[in-house]
This record gives sequence, structure tokens and C-alpha cells, in this order.
Amino acid sequence: MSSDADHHEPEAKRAKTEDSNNTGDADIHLDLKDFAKFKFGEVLKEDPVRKTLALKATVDGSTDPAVVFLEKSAFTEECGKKILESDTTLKQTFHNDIYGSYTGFPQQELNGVKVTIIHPATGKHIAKFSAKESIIVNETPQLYKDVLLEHLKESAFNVQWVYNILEHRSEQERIVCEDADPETGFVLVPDLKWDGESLESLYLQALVHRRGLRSIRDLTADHLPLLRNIHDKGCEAIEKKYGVPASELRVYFHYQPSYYHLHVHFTSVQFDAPGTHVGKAHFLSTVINNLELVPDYYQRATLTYYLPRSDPLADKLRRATDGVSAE
Ligand code: G7M
Repeated sequence: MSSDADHHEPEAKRAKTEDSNNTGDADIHLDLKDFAKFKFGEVLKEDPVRKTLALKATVDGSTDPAVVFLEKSAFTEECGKKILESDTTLKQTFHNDIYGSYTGFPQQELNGVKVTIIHPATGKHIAKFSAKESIIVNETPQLYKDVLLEHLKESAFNVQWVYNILEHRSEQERIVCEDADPETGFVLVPDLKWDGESLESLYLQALVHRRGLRSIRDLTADHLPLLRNIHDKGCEAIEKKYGVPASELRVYFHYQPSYYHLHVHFTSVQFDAPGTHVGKAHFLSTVINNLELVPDYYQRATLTYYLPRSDPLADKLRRATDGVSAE
């Protein structure tokens, strides 16, 4: 996905691999300027606290649905200044003594909504964006081998977007730092979820150049140089570009991740980013420390995490666990 909607290299940017999500429909992102072709389907999830809404939509000329994720953008200082000092219309709701309540209508460019569109969206995308209850899973190394690895063979999100970034086919203008070393190198880019502006909600991803590392489960002490390099160079680049020091950054992995190509999240500690909870986030510094103490820690550890109750994996893990304890 490019931040520059007018600049595209269609052939290069589309997935060409067998595990592509590309169903043969035209790439709707190539020339998308409005929602004229979209029809509302249903609300998948609404979150009044984060001020987000996930919708399922149909798209004219396509048999595949789209997921449209709307998010009210965070305010920046500059935006606050402009709202006060340029033509914002106010409609009063009520006033009482020294207190007044209004709805403000800032100028169009101050009033943007962050929109993420996934098309064609797979059933797995729809499930990911849908409202759901979670359950806690204790994944032993045996369950990882018997259930999770098998599950990933059948059902894993396509990571073509990662390869597009690593091969400079997408988002190249957004790269904050790159170390091209095939063993210890990575690319640091703003996360899809970040508008790239509000430092309070700063969110970047380091994607490793090495192929074949799926998640923290694959990490051993052999990868310590890679992990230390990501930590040190990633923090340094963020401080240089955004002025946010390492002491204000949460640097972590997700387990489980959505995308099984090793990547590290860098978010502002001021920001309660989605997926920073116990049961999902693992500090990079803790992972490094665990591997320093026990070189094969992540092959031996039971990892505890939450999963949507409706996730087919939850069911497979439950059946495997029941099967083992019944024997
Ligand atoms: O849960 P997991 O660790 O797999 O998180 C993956 C992260 O990648 C999420 O924070 C997503 O917002 C981010 N992400 C997903 N996609 C499809 C893209 C993309 O196309 N570009 C960028 N920059 N980040 C993405």
C-alpha cells in the first residue's frame, strides 16, 4: 500500500505468487478517488473509544467483498492551531454559565478520516476485523508443532505486502531506515495504522530482510545479532527522524502475529496501541534477554496468548488439548 495514492507501478506492486490474494479482479487501489463504486454491507466492528468503524462493503464489478476501516485521525498541535485560527464553524449544543458545548466543523483538510481499504478481502480478513470474544490459549512446543504449524500451512495471511516493501516495490518513499545486510538487516517503515504525523500515536514496523523466520518461535541465540541490530538502529533512526528517544518507545513482537514474516513493532509509550496487552506483546528486550539466558528458549517455552473464540485455530488447539488429556 502506498502513501501516495497517485503514484503506482501496477505490475510491480501486485502480488504474483501462488499464495496471492489476487483473484484476477482489477486492482481497485490504482485509481480510487471516492467511494462511488462501494455499497455498504454490514458493520463488522465499532469501537467508540478508539473511534473506529470496520465495515464490510461490496464493490461494483467485483465478486469479492472489501473491508473498509474508518478511524478518526488523532489531533496534532498544528491541526489544533489551524482549527482555532482558520474558518471553523461552531454549532452550539447548549451553554450553561461558563460552560458551552459545540460541534465544530473544521475546514476539509483538517477534518480527514483515516481510511484503510482491503480488497479483495478474504474470509480471514473479515474475521480479523469482526467483533469477537477472546479465549486464552497455552501453546506448548508440542501444540506449536502439531497444530499451529499445520494450521499455518492451510491458513496464513499472505505476506506479499512485506516482500513488496523489502524489494522496494511499495512504500519505498516511506522507508525511515534500511540495513540491507541479508542476515542482520531490516527495513523500518511507518505502520499501516499510523497517519505518520501525530507523534503521540507513533507506530512503525521493522521488517527483517531474512526470509524463513516466521515468528518469535523460530528465534534462537543465533539471531541475537539481528535482534540487537533492529533494536539499536531502529531506535536511533526514530530518534533522528521524529525526535522520540528510545526511552519513550515500546519495541515488541506480537505472538501470535497476523503475518508470519518476522517483524518488530515500535510504538510511542504514550500510545495505547492495539495489541500491546499481555497475551499478545513480547518486548524485544525481553526476547533478547531470554535468548541470552536460554539459547533455545522459544522452542521450549509454553507461550500464552489470546485468540478470538471463533478462530478455527482456537478450535483445533482445544481439540488437540482435549485429545491429549483424555489419553
Ligand atoms: O500482528 P502483527 O504483528 O502481524 O502486525 C502486523 C502489522 O503490520 C500491523 O500493525 C499492521 O497494521 C501492519 N501492516 C499490515 N499491512 C497489510 C501493512 C502494509 O501494507 N504496510 C504497512 N506499512 N504495515 C502493514
